Amino acid sequence: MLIKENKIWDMSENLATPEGAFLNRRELMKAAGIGGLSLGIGGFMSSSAFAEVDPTADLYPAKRNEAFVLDRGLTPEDVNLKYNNFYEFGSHKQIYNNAQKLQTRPWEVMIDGMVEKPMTIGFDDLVRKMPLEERLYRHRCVEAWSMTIPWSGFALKELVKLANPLSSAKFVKMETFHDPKMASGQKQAWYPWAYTECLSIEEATNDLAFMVTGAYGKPLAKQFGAPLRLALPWKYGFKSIKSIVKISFVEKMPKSFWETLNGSEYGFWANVNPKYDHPRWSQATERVLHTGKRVPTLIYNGYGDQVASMYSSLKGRTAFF
Ligand SMILES: Nc1nc2c(c(=O)[nH]1)N[C@H]1C(S)=C(S)[C@@H](COP(=O)(O)O)O[C@H]1N2
Ligand SMILES: [Mo]
Repeated sequence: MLIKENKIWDMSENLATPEGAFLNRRELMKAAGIGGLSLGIGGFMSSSAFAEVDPTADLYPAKRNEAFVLDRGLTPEDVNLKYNNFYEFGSHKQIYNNAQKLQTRPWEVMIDGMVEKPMTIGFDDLVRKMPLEERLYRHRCVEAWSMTIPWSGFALKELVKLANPLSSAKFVKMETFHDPKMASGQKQAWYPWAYTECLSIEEATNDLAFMVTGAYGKPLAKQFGAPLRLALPWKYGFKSIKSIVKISFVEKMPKSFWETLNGSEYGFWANVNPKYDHPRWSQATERVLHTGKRVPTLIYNGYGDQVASMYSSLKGRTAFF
């Protein structure tokens, strides 16, 4: 059983509700015509992210979908903003500063492979075609830490619909940008850039698969993988690829970034399971960011009701590796 967290948690959850603070700020930003430099609501981010006017700022906060509830409080925004995995900007957690070099406009997403009509679409056009909503999600990194976050975005299945894949397409492969001049981590030539991830068509059209365009009621901060990243809350965090520039519908299961780097530690499915340890550490429990607590890890990270049936034909560890 997971224990209800203390009052600080409850407060942070209140702060994340779309009403009140965010709405006021949006109105203020509109009135000011520029970012919220002097507003000071978003802590240190108000000077960096909002110094540039985000052309999608008017879309946030998105209406929360109340179907997605958490068993614990939200991780405070300032904690999540300063503890990230984004190897393009360094192989450690404190990449938030370096990640501000990420140029998110213009941003185009190529959709190709086995689709009715391949296309390249500007991010700002894409996001305005999609039904945006807010979802509270858990996130479990394979490194045995976890967080919770109010993502904004749209169901991946909506994008699959837009792409109109052929029936022969079996997998959806996604790729991050590759630009070592902008992202110094990509100068580390031993990594198999660009970062790629992949899911089956069935997974991509599962209700839980979510394309993220915002967090905490605002456009996505750069360190979270702006302007477009994935969130697959039942899988280990590395499947949730950031800063996507290409989405390909393919017939054969491709190899991902981590699988290419170390196939004996990172497999294709990567579904969370406390029973199957990583070769170098236990997956039985997780350190919940900011709380100083360790809690038991749940199978499929607690989302089994929605996803377990997709893996009924896979036996034992194969469904999770
Ligand atoms: N392009 C890219 N996507 C990525 C990563 C990365 O290094 N590069 N790291 C992954 C890992 S291991 C995790 S845990 C999450 C971290 O997301 P967060 O920084 O928003 O918490 O992003 C995932 N997506
Ligand atoms: Mo991770």
